[in-house]
Amino acid sequence: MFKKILIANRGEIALRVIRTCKEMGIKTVAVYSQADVNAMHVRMADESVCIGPAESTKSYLSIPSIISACEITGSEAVHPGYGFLSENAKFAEILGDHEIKFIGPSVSHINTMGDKINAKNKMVEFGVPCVPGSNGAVNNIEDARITAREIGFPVLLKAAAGGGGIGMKIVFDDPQLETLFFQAKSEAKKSFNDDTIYIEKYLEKPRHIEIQVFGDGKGGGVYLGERDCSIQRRHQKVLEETPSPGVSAEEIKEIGEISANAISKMKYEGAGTIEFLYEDKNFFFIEMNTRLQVEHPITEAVFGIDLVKEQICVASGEGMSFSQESLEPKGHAIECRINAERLPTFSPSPGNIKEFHSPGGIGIRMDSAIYNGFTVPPHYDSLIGKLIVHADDRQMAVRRLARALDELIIDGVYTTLDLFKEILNEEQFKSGEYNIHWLENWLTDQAQ
Ligand code: MV4
Repeated sequence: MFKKILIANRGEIALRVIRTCKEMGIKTVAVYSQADVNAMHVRMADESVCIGPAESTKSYLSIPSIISACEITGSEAVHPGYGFLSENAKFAEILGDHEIKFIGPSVSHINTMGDKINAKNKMVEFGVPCVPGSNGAVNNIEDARITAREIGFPVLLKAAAGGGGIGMKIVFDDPQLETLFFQAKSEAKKSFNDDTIYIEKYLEKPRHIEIQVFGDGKGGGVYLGERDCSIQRRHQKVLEETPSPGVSAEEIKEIGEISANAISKMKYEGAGTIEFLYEDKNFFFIEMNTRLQVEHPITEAVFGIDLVKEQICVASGEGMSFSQESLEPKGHAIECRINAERLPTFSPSPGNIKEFHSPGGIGIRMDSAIYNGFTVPPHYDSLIGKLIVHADDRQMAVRRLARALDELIIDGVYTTLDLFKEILNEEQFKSGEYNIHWLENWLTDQAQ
């Protein structure tokens, strides 16, 4: 087992990883920017290294600075958290060159899944159902037209290097295609320096269901249920829950086994997420994430598994502590992402936390790195905490969440807390009948 791990991240996820390391008897090294001198992850780690100025490109994204911090502290492995360098194949490769273990999948798996066309081809190879569309890149407008007519409008133009919706264009009919095709290309070129575009049938009212997978890197692979991440705004998830109120356990078993099989066949190592759109009782693969995700705690709650511990065990060569047969989900879990943002515009609201009181009691988990007197810096994303509740069933989880939200106090900065109290009172949330557009439509209605 590793003796010392460096956490190449900040905020609640850095703290999350440090907690597991401590429980495993592993020493921790925090890295921090000049804006994070007083951050909780720095206080909680055994050692810390300042890696640069506030700007993340010069600190949390600076590969040379992080490699130096590893060398100085004698760290044997790096946990990247989510965001920042977590899906950066170059970073994983350079760590490998320095004989430092990247806690995550191989460079080649990161590369494959980073290109959405390659990812889709891999999934097709392993029998994972995908959205109907072009076979790979669409290189010119003539091919685009032929493919679009074949699959039928509406279609969606996507960037191969994309994800997160950048460069995506919905095309409703033939006359729109040419303009949007070249717009998609130029946006993709600008954002990713890669203008490769592919086409899919546009699904109009899907849910976003993701399967948590885990591989031992030697041909063993399992799935740990699903997460319904449909409640989102502008591609930012707001609330996630498991199990999904809109998909049956039998359907999850089927797509879960298909997903676990794919992970096994490709000898995937560590935690991953296979993302699907779900519409009219069918699953369609869209992307795979090769990292631990923000919303992983709801999976941990229902399966009673520490995913970070399993990541570290697999990375160190000890292997996973559980098998598919040993897994049994229990109850229902919901996560609320609490952002320092001002409603109704969701504009960032950094500043000094004057008061913070975390809810407690049975079935409550608060993952946060803020504290009384902490100043939320303006340089990073606005997530300041995640409230996770777990209960025997969905109705009880919703009640527990309402209770916990009432207990949670954050003063000094604006937060998205009140939004959750309102969502919980909505019939479509209570009935579970929502899709990826529900929250944005609801917010628009509220503004009228
Ligand atoms: C789609 C889609 C509908 N049809 N693909 C958005 C970002 C990227 N991860 C994939 N996305 C979508 N792909 C087809 N063929 C709708 C979306 C989409 C979406 C997906 C998941 C969660 C939220 C979303 C919000 C808008 C659009």
